Amino acid sequence: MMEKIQVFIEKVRNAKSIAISGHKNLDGDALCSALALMKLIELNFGKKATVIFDGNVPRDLDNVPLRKEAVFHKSLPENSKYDLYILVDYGTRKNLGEIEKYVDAADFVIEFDHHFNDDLVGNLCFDDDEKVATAQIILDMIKVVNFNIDKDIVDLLTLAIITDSGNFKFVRYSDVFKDAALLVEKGADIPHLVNSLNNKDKKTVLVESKVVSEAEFFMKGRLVIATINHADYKKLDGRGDIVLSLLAQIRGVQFVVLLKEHKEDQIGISIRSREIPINEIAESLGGGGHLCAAGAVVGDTLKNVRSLIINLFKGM
Ligand SMILES: [Mn+2]
Repeated sequence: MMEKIQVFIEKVRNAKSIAISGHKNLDGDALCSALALMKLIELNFGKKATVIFDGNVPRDLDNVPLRKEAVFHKSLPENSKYDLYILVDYGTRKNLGEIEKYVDAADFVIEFDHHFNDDLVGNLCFDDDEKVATAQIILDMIKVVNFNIDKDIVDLLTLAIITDSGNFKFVRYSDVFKDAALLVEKGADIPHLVNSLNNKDKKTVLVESKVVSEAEFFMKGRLVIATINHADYKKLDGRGDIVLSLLAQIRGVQFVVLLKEHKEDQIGISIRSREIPINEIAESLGGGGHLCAAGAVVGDTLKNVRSLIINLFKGM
């Protein structure tokens, strides 16, 4: 770890321009880890890194500290170039979206990620797929080097852990609680931070509840498939987390699949499982993710993808 951190310090120190990005369509971990690193670099190196994103930032994250500092890639000046690019929580190259060209143009790429990925983009990689959030990997580095941190960084790292752990529901290893304890000691107010995330638009919650009420059950209730048509998809903000979590609360439900009609022939798929791994199903559809929470995007119609899913889950 120390040798890698030395390289990190040297690269940040020597960089003339630094950009930081997470995966396309930011979630709490990607956005907050990126902003935390930006502030860390500012506090410890006196440099301003640019946080760049592609896709949507859900309204839930509006109250995140420094949220306004994140720049949509289309608002960047033409021909922007960064000599150091830092990727956080990106998963695989495919999830980079439009920022891929900036990453490829950079002289050096550093990544922090907790997704399993056998085709790493970074030249220097801080990866650990046993962490519940990428923010924990950044916190590990802070602990080793004793970097200066402030309230924004503490709150951002805590928010990343809260969101990616589903309010600590997906925690497998004790290190998360040690990290959370440290952050609380440093001033993180967890009830306040959790509450700051309750910021969805009314139309989003109403559309998600409608989708829940129209979900279809298969395999004696073990598989539930919810679908969001294109008109409703436009009111959705983020992944449809309410749909996924509400349906998973039903007794007997093992797998929840949410199909989102991005376009007539492009369907976003989110898959959640209580315990049985489903990441291979997502991978077979060209996607990926975690063992029990994964997804993919398929170029086909809603009707065809629905049949495909029913077939893939046969025998599970
Ligand atoms: Mn994450």
